[in-house]
Amino acid sequence: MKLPREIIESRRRAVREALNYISDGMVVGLGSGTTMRLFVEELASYIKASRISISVVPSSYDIMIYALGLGLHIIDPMGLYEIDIAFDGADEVDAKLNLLKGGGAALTREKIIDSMSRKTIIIVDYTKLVDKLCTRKPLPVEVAPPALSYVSRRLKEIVECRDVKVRQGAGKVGPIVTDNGFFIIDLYPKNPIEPDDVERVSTKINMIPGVLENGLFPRKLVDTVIVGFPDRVEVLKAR
Ligand code: A5P
Repeated sequence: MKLPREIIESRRRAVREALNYISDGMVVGLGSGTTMRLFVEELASYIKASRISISVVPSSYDIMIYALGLGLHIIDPMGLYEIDIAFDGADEVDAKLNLLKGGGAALTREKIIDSMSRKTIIIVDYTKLVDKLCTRKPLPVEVAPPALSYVSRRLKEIVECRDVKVRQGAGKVGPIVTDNGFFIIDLYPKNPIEPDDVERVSTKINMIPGVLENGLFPRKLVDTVIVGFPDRVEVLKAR
């Protein structure tokens, strides 16, 4: 889907602001998605122009291949127990800076990278701001294939739903298969999720056997949200 120019420019403005958090020698976690692709492009130019040395830890094959193509130095997270700083996008950001993620099905590895990082900076354009999560987008849940029906039923007990759908692939028949070999269930809640309820709902979902992770990122995972507008940038502090 082609994004309007105004949105791309708003995101690029936020991405450039985010580069101020980078310094020489850092190990940098990378989320996934179109905003992160912009970030990787700007980061690659910044590294060249300022002659600093940066290594990146990707959260998906997509962002890894993109970063490799731009000559960035990649580190696999398996050998690390901490990352200096992570940059990530989001599908929605609520009034208390909780996030909804997983529109690109990279939620589990993103949550791992964001949790491993000493600081997590979220980069979004202004259209991602909402009062409550799941206002516009469904809640993705990554599920082991044998548990598909069981998890679908249990999810409906936790969140009152309008619909529960198994996400289908593009360029592939049947469900999408994540980088972890799992499926994605998209949950459409009847009502958006109250900011003070995000952590509780997330914890409950993750306790269902067969669930790998879900797309609710409680604000405690976030340090700063940088929001790009057509004419300015706003920097919001979560802690
Ligand atoms: C990937 O699974 C997601 O969590 C992305 O971070 C999120 O969907 C934001 O993507 P865009 O930058 O493409 O909007």
